[in-house]
Amino acid sequence: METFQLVSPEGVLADDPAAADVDGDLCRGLYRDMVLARRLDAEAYSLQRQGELGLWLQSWGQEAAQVGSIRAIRDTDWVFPSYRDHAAAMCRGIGPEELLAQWRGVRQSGWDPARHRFHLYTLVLAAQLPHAVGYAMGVQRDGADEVVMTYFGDGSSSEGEANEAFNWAVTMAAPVLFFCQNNGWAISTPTSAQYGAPLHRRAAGFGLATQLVDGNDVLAVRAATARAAAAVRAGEGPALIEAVTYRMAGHSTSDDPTRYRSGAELDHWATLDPLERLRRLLDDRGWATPGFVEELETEATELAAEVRRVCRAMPDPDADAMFAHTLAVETRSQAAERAGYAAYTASFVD
Ligand SMILES: Cc1ncc(C[n+]2csc(CCOP(=O)(O)OP(=O)(O)O)c2C)c(N)n1
Repeated sequence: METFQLVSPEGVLADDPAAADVDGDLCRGLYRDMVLARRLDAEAYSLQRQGELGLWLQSWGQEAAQVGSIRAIRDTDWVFPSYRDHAAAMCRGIGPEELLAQWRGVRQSGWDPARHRFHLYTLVLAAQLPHAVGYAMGVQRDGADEVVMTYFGDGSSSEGEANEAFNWAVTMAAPVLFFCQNNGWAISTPTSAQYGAPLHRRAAGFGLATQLVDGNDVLAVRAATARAAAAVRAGEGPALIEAVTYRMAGHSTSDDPTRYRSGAELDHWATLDPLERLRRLLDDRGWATPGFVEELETEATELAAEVRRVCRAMPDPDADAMFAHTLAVETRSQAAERAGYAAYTASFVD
C-alpha cells in the first residue's frame, strides 16, 4: 500500500482533492497545537530530570500523528489513549496539572474522562483496544452518532488483546477507529523484530478497512482520519490507520536510546520533523501572518512557566490514600498492612 501524504518534507502541498479545505487558518491552528504540545512535553521532561516527576514518556516527534487525528474527529467522539498521547490530550482541553498529576504520583489519574471524552492513560499495552470496542458496542446499541477512536503503538499491535479487539470489532461491526502510531520502536525492539507483516496488512486480514499514512504530515493524517471516521460513523464498520512516525526521544525518562539505535537514524528522522514541515508550508504560502510566530512563542513560553508552576504546586498525597483506593472493602490483611505502614512512617517523627 502506498503511504498517503499531502505535504512533502520540503513543505510542498500536493494537488489532491483531499487538500481542498486546507487554508491558512487551518494550518496555523494545527501548527499552534503542535508547538504547544512540544513545549509542554519538553518542560515535563526537564521536570522529571529535576526530580519533580517520577516518570515521563515523551511525545516528541509524534505531534502530527496525534494532532492531525484528534482534530479530524468530533469533540463528542470518545478516545481511548495509550500513555504518550499528550498532544491529543491537550487538544481535548486537558490541562498541564491534569496531565502531570499521574506522573508526579499525586493522583491515580489526572482527569475526568467523561468531561473530556478522553479516557485515562493505559499503561497495560493494548488493553485500551478491547475497552474501545466494548464502548463502541454500547454506542452502537444506543444508536449514538459517535465514533470511538483508540491510540496504540506498533509494539502493542502484536499483543493478543489488540488482535482480539480487531477481530471482535469487525465481527460486531463496532464503530471504532484504531489509530496506530508506528514510531519505529517498542522500547528497544525495532519494528523489524516485532512482526513479519506491517500492521495495515495484518489488520486488512481481519476485515478492517485500513489506511497507511505519513504520520509526520499533519494534513495527511487529518484527511485520512476524517475519511475513515466518516465511514465508521456511516456504519461501514471499523477501520484502522497506521501512521508512520518516529519517537525522537527515548522510550521514557528511564531509557537510554543510544544503547540501541544509531545517531544516523535520529538525524534522518530529524529531517522529517512534523513541525518544521508545516512551518515550511506556512512560510511558502505566506500563511504565517504578521506576529503569528512571535505570539505563539510567547504563548509557549507562558505555557512552560505554567507547567512548572502547577507541577510544583501539587500537594503531596497522603500516603494512606493509596490503601483507600486499592479495595472497595478492606480485607484484614490490607488493614494490617495499612496499620503497619502508618506505624512505620510514625517512627520517623522526631
Ligand atoms: C502488557 C504489557 N506488556 C509489556 C509492557 C512493558 N512495555 C511498556 S511500553 C512497551 C513498548 C510499547 O511499544 P509501542 O506499543 O510501540 O508504544 P510506544 O511506547 O512506542 O509508544 C513495553 C513492552 C506493558 N506495559 N504492558
